[in-house]
Amino acid sequence: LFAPAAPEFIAQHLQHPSPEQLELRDGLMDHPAHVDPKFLYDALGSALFTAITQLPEYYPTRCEAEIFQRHGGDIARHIGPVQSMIDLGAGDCVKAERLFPSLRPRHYVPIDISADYLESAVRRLRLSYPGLQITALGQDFSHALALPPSVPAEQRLFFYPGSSIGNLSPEDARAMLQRIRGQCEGGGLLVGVDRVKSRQVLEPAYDDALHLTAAFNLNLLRHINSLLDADFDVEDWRHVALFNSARSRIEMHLEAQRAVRVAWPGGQREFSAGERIHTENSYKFTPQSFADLLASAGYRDVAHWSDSRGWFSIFSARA
Ligand code: AVI
Repeated sequence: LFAPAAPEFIAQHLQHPSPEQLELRDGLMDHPAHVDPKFLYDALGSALFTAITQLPEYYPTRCEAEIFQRHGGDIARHIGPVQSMIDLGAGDCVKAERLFPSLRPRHYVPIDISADYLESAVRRLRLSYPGLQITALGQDFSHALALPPSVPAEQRLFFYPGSSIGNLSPEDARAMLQRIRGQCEGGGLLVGVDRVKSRQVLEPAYDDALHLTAAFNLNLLRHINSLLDADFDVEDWRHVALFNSARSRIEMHLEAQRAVRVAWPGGQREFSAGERIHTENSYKFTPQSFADLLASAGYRDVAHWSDSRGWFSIFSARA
């Protein structure tokens, strides 16, 4: 399936592994093995995620859209004037675009780790909104958030929808919220969070009948193959999604269906049948637990809105 890597690539990789390669190798060698969920989003992974958001089982995207539709006016009033809208994990930019009429930003700053995917979305936006200044940043904002000086410091709104904050550990989520706050003094944050609910609703959302989420999870192995020149065979693994109620999170894993050995330049790992690689957590919140998290990160003037079933919430807070 994969062309063998060029000898120069392998030599380079062995002598000077990139931080990304080191992170992947360390995670794969750990017990239990784990991979950061940001690696789910190569071009195909991003396209699969977009498809997942259209599945009947995957309610968060529709719930969030319902909240913006029903409460958009109140939300915009709570936020106040917006100079620049910074969209964290923008993907296809569609969610932010729906808010342009009510928030009317002058400057739009979409940020996404999947730069190719972002580029095509931004090409479309430039045609539709010729008066909007757009600065697209293809970067991983999970450890550092650096905005170019062209983004005015006043009236920044950080937009973090889709409950992507739930993919971070509670400590990392707090650190991320603090980092955002450090970048938007006097500005605000608009963030979507998924709520705790029954396992009967949560688990099918992450293990759908069309197996798109399984494909999304398994595609991670192909992405690792290309980043690390590893030799994962997708056929050896199966998708597992379960709600861990004690930790209030959906967990995704890849489980070895038989004993497998996986190799990459300079290393290898043996997995026994049934052994798992932990690939994602998706934390679920109560309105109180998320309000507490915002308060612990120093936000004030917190407001929140929910969909009619109380499955999802949008929080607006001032930095
Ligand atoms: C992007 N993130 C909020 C999604 C979630 O629900 O945690 C990623 C996802 N994983 C499986 N399905 C969707």
